[in-house]
Amino acid sequence: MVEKVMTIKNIADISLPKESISVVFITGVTGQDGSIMIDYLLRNTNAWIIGGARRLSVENHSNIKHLQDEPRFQLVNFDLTDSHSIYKLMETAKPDYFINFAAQSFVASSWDFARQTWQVNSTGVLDCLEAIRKIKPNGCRFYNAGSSEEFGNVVYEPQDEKHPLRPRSPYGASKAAARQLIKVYRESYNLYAIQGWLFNHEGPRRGEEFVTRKITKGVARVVKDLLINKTPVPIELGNLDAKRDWSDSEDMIDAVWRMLNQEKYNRSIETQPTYNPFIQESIIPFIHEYVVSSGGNHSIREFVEVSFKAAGMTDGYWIGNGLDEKFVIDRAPLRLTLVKINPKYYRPAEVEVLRGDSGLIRKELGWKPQNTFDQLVKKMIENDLK
Ligand code: NAP
Ligand code: G4F
Repeated sequence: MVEKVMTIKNIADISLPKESISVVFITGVTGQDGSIMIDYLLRNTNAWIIGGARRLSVENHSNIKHLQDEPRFQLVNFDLTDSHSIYKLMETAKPDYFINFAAQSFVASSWDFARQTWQVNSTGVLDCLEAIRKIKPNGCRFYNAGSSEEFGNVVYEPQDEKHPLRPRSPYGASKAAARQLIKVYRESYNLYAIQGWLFNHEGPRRGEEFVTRKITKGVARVVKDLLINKTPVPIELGNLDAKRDWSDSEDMIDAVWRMLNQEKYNRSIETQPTYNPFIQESIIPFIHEYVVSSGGNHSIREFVEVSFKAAGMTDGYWIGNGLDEKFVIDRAPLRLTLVKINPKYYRPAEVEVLRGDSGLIRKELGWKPQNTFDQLVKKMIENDLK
């Protein structure tokens, strides 16, 4: 059977609903979060959704291919580094929500492509803010994907909304800069523009270079090799000691939608009868930016162990230290290496420990995660074993 290719429109060809139904524009829809946001909105709202994706020579639509016959979804050519495309999109679609997930999102690459990282993650956000304030300042809510990487060289644990921004990578700096721009535009022009601090979140749609997916894909490959008595090629990793606060990406997307609709979810706002975000003189006192996280953390080493266990391999163990550390199993008469260190995966500067305090969003917006760390790893392993 020939697979249908997702139609990608030009911005000028966007079709809009005749009835007054919300229009949501989402960038970065070929990635993990953008694609999950579309599924979330299709399930939970009646909004029309426009997804922005870069034109590439080779199609990369695996995360959205299930949407090709979805009448409420349209895919358009869009590049965040082209301010004309942002303006054109705003003028044509005049969306009620602009959710920006597009980014150079891989921290390790941000040292190699520092300028491009800045152009997409910081200048791109500035261009979105300018386009919104000029074209639809009242009634287009803007969300930008902020990151726990902004906390960087952390001074206390768990990190909450008051933790200082101390980025350690060009990526972290670019997201911290975007946060400052959003604050300035919110306060200067009374825009509903916010940036949450999302801690690491993962799932089967996670890019394969991020450490969790690299591990779960690698574990699936190793398990299959062992089943056919083939000596597996080891998974190569960098810093095993770093700790991350990992959540399921499905849970995080729910938090984003709550942050964009705070008058609906925040009970203290709801009780203020005069509040209407579109006519209120100042919305600033009513909206907040929140930390979103599970509250627990695990090292990369633990993620390896839990992943092998989830794949049914319980007899692996660590030997050696530093660059010689290895995860091995005994298959008499051999000892097989399943994971080893490759120093090329170390970074010029590392964020050693991240753990978030999401108490505020739990209290004010009623958010809470539905999935545990073990469930997340199991889901990713099951997907990669398939
Ligand atoms: P992802 O899977 O890497 O997706 C990033 C998306 O951005 C891709 O669709 C990519 O398109 C698109 N993109 C990159 N440059 C672009 C450009 N110039 N114009 C238009 N689109 C562009 O990232 P994710 O995990 O979904 O994360 C979504 C957002 O949340 C990112 O901003 C990330 O920095 C932030 N964030 C993520 C996490 C996390 O743990 N996942 C945590 C905190 C913050 P291509 O497919 O064409 O490359
Ligand atoms: O999976 P990672 O590449 O994610 P990182 O750097 O934490 O960034 C992710 O989370 C951020 C939120 O805090 C997002 F803003 C960002 O967009 C992205 O989604 O690396 C996690 C840790 C790091 O400490 C890294 O040094 O894993 C360590 N690591 C060890 N070996 C490795 C590897 N990381 C990768 N990618 N590959 C390795 O082989």
